[in-house]
Amino acid sequence: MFCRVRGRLKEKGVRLLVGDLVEVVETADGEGVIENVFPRKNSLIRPPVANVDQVIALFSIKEPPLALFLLDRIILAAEVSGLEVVICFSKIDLLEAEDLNDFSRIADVYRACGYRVFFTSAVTGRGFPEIKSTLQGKICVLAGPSGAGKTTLVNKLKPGLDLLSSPVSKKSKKGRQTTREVSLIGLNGNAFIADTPGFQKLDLKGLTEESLALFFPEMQSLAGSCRFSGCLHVAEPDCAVKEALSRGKIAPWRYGHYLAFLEEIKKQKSFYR
Ligand SMILES: Nc1nc2c(ncn2[C@@H]2O[C@H](COP(=O)(O)OP(=O)(O)OP(=O)(O)O)[C@@H](O)[C@H]2O)c(=O)[nH]1
Ligand SMILES: [Mg+2]
Ligand SMILES: [Zn+2]
Repeated sequence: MFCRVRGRLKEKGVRLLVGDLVEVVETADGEGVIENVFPRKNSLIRPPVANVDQVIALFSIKEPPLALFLLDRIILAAEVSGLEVVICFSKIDLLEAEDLNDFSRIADVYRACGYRVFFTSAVTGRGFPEIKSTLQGKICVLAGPSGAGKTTLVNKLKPGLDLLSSPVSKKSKKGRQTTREVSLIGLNGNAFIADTPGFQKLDLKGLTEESLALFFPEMQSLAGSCRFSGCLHVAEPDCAVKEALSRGKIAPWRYGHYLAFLEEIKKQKSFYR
């Protein structure tokens, strides 16, 4: 139903988000007026969606190539917001059999951190039953780079929907920013999924240097074992995190991204001070 927002709400400065629960009164012409917005359980800034239960981080393993830095950022943002994350490695049909092991190892690292990881292909349908079952009864948001296949996934889940998707540029190997706005799509069985525009950046506002490691499950459990209680796990002596890293218990790229985020938080701090 097409709905307008009651002027009173606008005056109060209420800005509606996709995913908001609202009270609607139907008008004579079959349209509606939004009278009230119920309190939000949570809200994300990027993508802008309210009342989210789960983030689906969708990353293609090829075309565009797997972007682990952005994946770790999205996971971090979800952890900070207290949201469940499911990782979906898409376009698995493009992979040569001999490369599969590399990606299985990467998937295992994330599984060891407690995240569910699926391999999917919109071409063969692989992974779709698993995706469908994780969506049940939830509001889920797709997040990931442009061209990863977010819209294609939503179209597959709802045949006949036909949201616009377009091929990755052959030259730059990047997506074409096809999806321009967030839309929430209702599926069978009380499931909702939000298709969103792909993005490459996500800021880390609100995080502190001291809290960062708490959002990395593989570091969180170790932090209490470092010699110094305020250990940032960079160059301090007797650091349990660095020790786990040297024994191969923490993936080097995850630790590298931790250091990069730490630097970014430091810079932000001096910027806002
Ligand atoms: N081979 C293969 N191609 C896929 C798969 N999923 C999506 N694609 C293709 O990848 C291209 C980009 O897909 P989209 O669904 O538009 O990507 P998106 O993540 O929505 O991109 P933005 O809207 O720009 O953020 C399209 O040409 C799709 O047909 C897959 O599983 N396998
Ligand atoms: Mg899209
Ligand atoms: Zn430490």
